Amino acid sequence: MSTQANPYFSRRTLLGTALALSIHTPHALAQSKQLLRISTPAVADDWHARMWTVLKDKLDKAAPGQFDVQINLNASLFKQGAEPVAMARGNLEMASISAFDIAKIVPEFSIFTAGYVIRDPAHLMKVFNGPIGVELFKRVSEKMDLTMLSPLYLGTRQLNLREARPVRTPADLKGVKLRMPGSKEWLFLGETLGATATPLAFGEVYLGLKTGTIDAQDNPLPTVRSAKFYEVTKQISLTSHLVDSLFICVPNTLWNALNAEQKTKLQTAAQTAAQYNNAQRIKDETELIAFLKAQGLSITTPDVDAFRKSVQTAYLQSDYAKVWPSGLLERINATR
Ligand code: KDO
Repeated sequence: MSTQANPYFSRRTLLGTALALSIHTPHALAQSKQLLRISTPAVADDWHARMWTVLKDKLDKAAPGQFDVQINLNASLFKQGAEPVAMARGNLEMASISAFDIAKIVPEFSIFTAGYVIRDPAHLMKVFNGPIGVELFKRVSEKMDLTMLSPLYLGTRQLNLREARPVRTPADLKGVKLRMPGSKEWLFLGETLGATATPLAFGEVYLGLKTGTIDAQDNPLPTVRSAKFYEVTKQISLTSHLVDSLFICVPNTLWNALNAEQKTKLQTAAQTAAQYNNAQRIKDETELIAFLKAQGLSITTPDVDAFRKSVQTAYLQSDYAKVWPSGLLERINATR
């Protein structure tokens, strides 16, 4: 395999040498800070954008002068989903990537892109902070050259429609142009909901809803608020189809070049940021229904069992499920 075609491995040695020089050498450490460029598509007002400032403050206090944290929001540095390749190429030092990004390279991770697998935020954190997380993060490290520092709760994804309509079962979404992020794993999720999934970058969703090039989008309620999707939509259908996650990570080369104290400080800062995001987001999800109603949206509850049945059946019959390690679904279900 050509090294050029596989950015996950091509820059490993070069980047490792550069990092070893800048971090292992006490002299260099005194002179240069470890650059930590962060890229996210999140808007400034969303909790998983604000959490980066929490990480930066924590790290600046714990390790003064050692890290140069640079936060880039709104996909201004790299487009959504391009972060893993940017990290592999040595152009980015930190990101929060999704299970969908990971599943492209580590197919078994697609179990977390499937609707109605993770039950709630507590279940999510238990799964990823326990033995399942350890095993799968090892695979991610081997195949993507990334070290996972902390999982975080992105929120529970709900259906958000431009025009109000009765939504009881997936059949009611027939022909609805549902925007999903642009990968086949995301599009599959959209299709399992009964809609016609159409790819669009996060930054274009507001305009797409406003002009009618799409009929609907799905995101957690805190994002509906922070990205102001409520201004251009009329209904939320509480499908709760995906308890969604992100994973704060850094390239292995960067991680391996840090000393033990720096590793602890960086991981603690990432975990603190994730906890901040999770707490705010969980609180928001309970309070935002009232806010969205006040904005004039109708909030409806579909037959969630019908959605669950249809989505789970579609996944279990798909090629995705064929590569899920045997027993993993049962272990996830048994995690309490
Ligand atoms: C989105 O594009 O709908 C999504 O919610 C997908 C997530 O994986 C993540 O990229 C998120 O957008 C961005 O961080 C913006 O909130």
